Amino acid sequence: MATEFHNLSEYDSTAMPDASAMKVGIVVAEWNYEITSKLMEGARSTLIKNGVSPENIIERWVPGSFELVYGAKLIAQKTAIDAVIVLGCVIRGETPHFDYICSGVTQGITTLNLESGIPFVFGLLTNNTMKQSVDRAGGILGNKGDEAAVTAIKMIALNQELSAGE
Ligand code: DLZ
Repeated sequence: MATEFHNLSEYDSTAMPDASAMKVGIVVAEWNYEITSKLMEGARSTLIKNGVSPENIIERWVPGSFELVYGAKLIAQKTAIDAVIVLGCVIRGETPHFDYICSGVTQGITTLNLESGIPFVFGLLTNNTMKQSVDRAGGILGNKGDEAAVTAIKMIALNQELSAGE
């Protein structure tokens, strides 16, 4: 049986908003560093490829994915940025820990999106196996960090467009 792989990170680079004045925060988890460092590289390089200046990217590390929400809240409060990307990798183990972490981060990022004036982008891999994570961190299915960067730029542009007439 032939297996077809689709790179989930593909996007139309000609349809991207002007990102040259955008400032983006990235918060990334140290847990599963071999994966999250690749997510970070993907997010960073995609932001720069689309016009964000390296000095306008603020990068901070937190111990694990559960800390992403507080890290994202802090970076939004303490720095002048237009969006925050959170990057992490949770891999299912033998206990329900996976479900609690994934649920905590999902709810936390949702709350930040609803209660803050800027977008927070969910770049959390929630996989059953390490292979699934490798495939999504610069592997055959693309890089979730790239996707998060594209989403951040589009959401900042939407916020700026709709705020322009206020
Ligand atoms: C404790 C834990 C476990 C078991 N698994 C992961 C994981 O797969 N990915 C991840 O990013 N973090 C994990 N952590 C750490 C928690 O996110 C958190 O750092 C600790 O529970 C301390 O709050």
